[in-house]
Amino acid sequence: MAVYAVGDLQGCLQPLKCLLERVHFNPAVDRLWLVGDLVNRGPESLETLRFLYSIRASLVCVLGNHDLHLLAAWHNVERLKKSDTLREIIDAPDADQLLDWLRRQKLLHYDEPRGVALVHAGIPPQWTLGRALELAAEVEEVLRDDARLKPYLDGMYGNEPSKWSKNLSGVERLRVITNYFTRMRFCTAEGKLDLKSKEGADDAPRGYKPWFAHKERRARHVKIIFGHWAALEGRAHAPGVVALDTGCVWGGAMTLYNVDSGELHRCDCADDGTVRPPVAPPSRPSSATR
Ligand SMILES: [Mn+2]
Repeated sequence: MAVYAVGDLQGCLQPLKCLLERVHFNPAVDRLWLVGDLVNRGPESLETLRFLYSIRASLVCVLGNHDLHLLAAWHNVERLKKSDTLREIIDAPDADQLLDWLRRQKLLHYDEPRGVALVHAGIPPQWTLGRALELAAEVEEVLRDDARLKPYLDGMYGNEPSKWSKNLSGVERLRVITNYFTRMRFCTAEGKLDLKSKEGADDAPRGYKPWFAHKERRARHVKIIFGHWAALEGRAHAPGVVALDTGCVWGGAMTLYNVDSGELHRCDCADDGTVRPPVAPPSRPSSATR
């Protein structure tokens, strides 16, 4: 049995299948961990969700900001923006089945025997792993609760409060927890978020650092596998963190990581999120014609 983690799919099904074939992934015995952002922007969001649903017993999945946006659009189609490619899912005959599965996924997964956590964006520096798991569970419970789901999704959008406080309650509390786990890139050592910048780690806004670069962050003893941040190009340059978003949907690559061996596999992508055919090696003139 092997355990793999894969970076943001964003509706790019071909590169995912290419990687699973390369490692001879067998859903009967192997496990696939997904860092979230399963859908949106890429060419095959609906087919990606259907494929994942078909192997759901073999998956561990945490939700990304695009997955939550899809759930919000399912409840209020007005949420869809021009750049979204989610309409095909909402209009599909099996939408309820797929989205009911999606809403039951986690914000944070911890594999205790391995000491490895899986999360879309990260764990902020001021939270221990235990605290993070408790707060993720607060949101996960709301996602599964018919009566509380829609008010949560309606109140989820926004960048404020920019910092956690245990005194927060209601929709503001759920919003800031969600923003840490699904949208965070830069923050201060105290966990004040800057949610505007999408630059690489070296271009932090003044006074901020990548969340994983704070030396005293309290979950630093846990290995954290995350996605969300394509500008890192898979390089976090910090101990104990594994960045898997390599921007397949933007013509980068999709990355698959063997959680136990650390081995990385990449599938290069075209800028439409399909598999980029390998470049033929330059033909050399034979010695006879040289
Ligand atoms: Mn994301």
